Amino acid sequence: MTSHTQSKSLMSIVNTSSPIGADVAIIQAPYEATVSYGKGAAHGPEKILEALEGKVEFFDRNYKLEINKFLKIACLDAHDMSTLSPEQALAHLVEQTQSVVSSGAFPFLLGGEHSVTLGPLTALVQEYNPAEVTIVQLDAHCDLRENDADYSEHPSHLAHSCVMRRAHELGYQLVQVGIRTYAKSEYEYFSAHPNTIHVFEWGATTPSMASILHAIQTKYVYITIDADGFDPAFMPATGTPVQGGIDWWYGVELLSQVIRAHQVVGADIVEVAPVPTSVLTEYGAAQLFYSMVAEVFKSKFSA
Ligand SMILES: [Mn+2]
Repeated sequence: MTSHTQSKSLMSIVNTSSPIGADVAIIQAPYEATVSYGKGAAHGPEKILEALEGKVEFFDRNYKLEINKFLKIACLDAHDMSTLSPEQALAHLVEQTQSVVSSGAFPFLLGGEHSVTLGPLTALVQEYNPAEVTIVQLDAHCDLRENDADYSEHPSHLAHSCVMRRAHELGYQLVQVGIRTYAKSEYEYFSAHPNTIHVFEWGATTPSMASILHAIQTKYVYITIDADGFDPAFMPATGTPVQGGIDWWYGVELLSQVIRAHQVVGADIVEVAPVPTSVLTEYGAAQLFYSMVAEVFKSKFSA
């Protein structure tokens, strides 16, 4: 196209065009059909990708290396998802994840509302026994509703507030971190499944990191980060913000310890709903992406 396109490929953390032969492939999920409060999550992926193109420092200060020189990171083309029903959106993201996994790359999805997480989770059931995979979820909300009939005029069992209920029904283990609001039905659901759902609530005191790590009993882990899991001071641009969330460095350290202790099979960052007044959220998401990918693939550049 233009010389801009060429320089972009040199200057971005996204440095290869095909998922075939790539270490990581980004799946864009610009979808926000079922959001309940603030809009804008459909623009999350493009803004996070912008932040990955030269806003995030390529030099990783933990490893003292430019990580992107050791890893091949691809990004699948964006598809307009605005007209898709929740069922069509799910089918599209299942197919995208399957294409990444069959290429041998690590699937990393950028959303979009939290319902998009069900795409990779549904696809990964073909590769792993979900009972042997723990979903580590950073979130203000449990997302364990049966459907969104209590607040939506067009109830769906694929709404963003239901995604972890669907994941649990697929057979996954859940470790939920940063939780600080839930409905009665969600409380009843996680209380009824104490062996497969561990809820770590945030309040005046916060759980120890050791207790969270101890709750992850499986070898395999999938990480889903809802921007509202972090305190709104760090991730303000999100559809349903809640005060008093996870501290930035607590979250970064927890993620890094989870990745060191387990085999991560996929990840996502969702509910980034950019606003004109602050770039913190998309910049933070880009930083999380880069540091998580570095941790997952550190054998490529460190002993
Ligand atoms: Mn969520």
